[in-house]
Amino acid sequence: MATHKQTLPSAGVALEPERQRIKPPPLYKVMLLNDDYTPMDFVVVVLEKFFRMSREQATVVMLRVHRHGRGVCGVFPRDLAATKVEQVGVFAHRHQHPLACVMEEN
Ligand code: TYC
Repeated sequence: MATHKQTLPSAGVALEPERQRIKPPPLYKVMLLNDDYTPMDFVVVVLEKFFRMSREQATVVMLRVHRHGRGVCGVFPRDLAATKVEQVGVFAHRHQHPLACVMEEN
């Protein structure tokens, strides 16, 4: 006589394909872009204030952006990345600097 165990797929087997189909949420790089006008000190303050970097880390990232044109400030889930981009944009605009901050899927 067939038992439940023999005729029905076990819970583990039934759930296996489901688990494989679920992708982790995408992450986004938040990047600063170089320009000719924003003071270096201001960029360092932005990296300290919005990305919780030390003065030393912030200086390394700022110089990377200055030399290479862009640089990664951090990698975040979409909503948090969008919030950082918005906060930096508002802060830069308030101080009348053209500093650009963008996000891109990692
Ligand atoms: N290039 C700017 C200058 O020479 C400094 C700067 C660095 C500006 C990084 C923007 O994201 C930036 N004052």
